[in-house]
Parts: sequence; structure tokens; C-alpha cells
Amino acid sequence: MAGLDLWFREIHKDEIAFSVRVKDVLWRGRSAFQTLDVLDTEMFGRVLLLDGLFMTTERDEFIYHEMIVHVPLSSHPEPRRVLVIGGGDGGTVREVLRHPSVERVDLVEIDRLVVEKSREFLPTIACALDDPKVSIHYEDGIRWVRDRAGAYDAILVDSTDPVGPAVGLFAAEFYADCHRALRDGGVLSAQTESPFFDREEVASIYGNLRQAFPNARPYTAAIPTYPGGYWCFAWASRGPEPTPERIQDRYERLGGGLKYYNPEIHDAAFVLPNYFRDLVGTR
Ligand code: SPD
Repeated sequence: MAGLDLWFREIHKDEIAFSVRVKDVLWRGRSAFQTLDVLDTEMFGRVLLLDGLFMTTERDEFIYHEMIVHVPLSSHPEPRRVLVIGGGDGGTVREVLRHPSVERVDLVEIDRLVVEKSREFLPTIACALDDPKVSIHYEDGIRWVRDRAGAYDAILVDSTDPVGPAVGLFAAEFYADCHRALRDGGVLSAQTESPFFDREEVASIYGNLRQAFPNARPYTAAIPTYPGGYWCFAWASRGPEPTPERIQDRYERLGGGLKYYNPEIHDAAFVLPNYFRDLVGTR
């Protein structure tokens, strides 16, 4: 592909697009679940696409992975057992392992090929997948949480978008199973799409979540490669709200090296514009 004026374009809902110039196509293939592409780009480094959509890139992955992990884990008193659903690229696991209290991480990824190709092409993201605290299970996360009452201190739902096999990861039944799978005081985070471009999906996700977790609420981060660059996550818990002292204390235990998350970002991430408050009914 060298020498060609090659661009990749992610089309969102057939209405908007985001393009990046491609230096090289490193791998293309298909699993039983989805298409996978690994591109090399000047602006974002290596890029992993699933079904033609940006999942993660070497340059901006830290924002998504720090926020899906440190916001929930910093609000838990002592997270020991953590479940990551999806997240086969390994970025979420890498961030979970920064928390010194964590003893075991179950990574439940439906698609073995995502793990294999991430290990091969995205080593800075997949670097913690061989840690002895990590067990990888190639199974459907929806089934995994069904019979695991009281098993986890934290569940992090690092899913693809709500299409195909991932649809059930945004359903009320799944969130009810997650609630049962958490110990008292347990926390949950989940990626929950764009509040601007995915309004209907976001409203429905928070309606579903609150059936199991009445205190569920969104927080946001600026992620350049996701539609609109303004993305939201859900925080929910089976316990009390964290205090600012706890957030500060957990941050100090992380020992530095983070590129996005800090206690001020933690607080600011929960501040929503009015159109988003209206969407999820938090006014
Ligand atoms: N529109 C993209 C949403 C992708 C969320 N998951 C990303 C996986 C990174 N570990």
C-alpha cells in the first residue's frame, strides 16, 4: 500500500464520517463474530478496527482505558477481584493492574482473534495480558455473569458498540446479572456511546441500567477517534458514593504514570451539559 493516497473512513449511522490517512494495512481478516483490521497511521499509530469501526489506537487509547478503569476502581474501598467483559486488546486489564489491591482479573472476551491480533500488533496495549493475576476466558460475557453471585468487586464492560453479539451487553437483564455478580460495595463501569450522535441508544442504556442500579450515572471523556470525540461511560455501584478523600488516596496509590486521569478529571467527568442531563433524566 506504500505510495498510495489511502484513507480509512469510519461512517457513523450512514450520516457522518471520520477519516484518517493510512500508511499501511498490517492485517485484515474475519473471525466468527466480526471483521478485524489493523492499520498503521501517522496520526494515531496502529489502529484496531472491528467491523470497520475504531476500537483502539496506539495514540489515544490511554484516554479510554484510564477512564473506564480508574473512575470505578478509585471509588471502591479495596478492589480485589475484577471482571473485564470484552476488552480483548488488553488496555483495560493493563490499567486494572495498576491498582495494588487487585488480586485477580478475569478477562471474558468472546473473540479469541482480538486477543491474538492485539498481542501481535498492539504490544503496548496488550502488554499485561500475560500477568499471572490475569485469566483469559474466551466466552460470552452475557453468559459468564449469569451464575456468579457475589464474585466481584468491580465489573468493567469494555464492549464494542451495541450491534451484533454486543447488543445484550446493554440490556436490562445483563445489568441485573452484573448487579448480582457484584459483592456489596461493588462498582461497575461500561462504555455507553456518544451522547450527541447516539441519543436514543444512550437514553435506553441508562433506563436499562437504572432498573438494576438506581445510582447509575454517566461520565465523559474526550476521545478523538470515537464519533464526535465526546464519549460517555456509566458508573454504578452496589454501595455508597465515594468521598473525595478516597479518590485522592486511590490516585496516590497508583504511583504516577497516568496520562489522562487525575482526581480533578474524576470530578469534572461527571459534569454534564444540559442536553445530556435531559437525555438521561438527571436534572
Ligand atoms: N465506537 C467505539 C466504541 C468502542 C468501545 N470499546 C473499545 C475497546 C477498547 N478496549
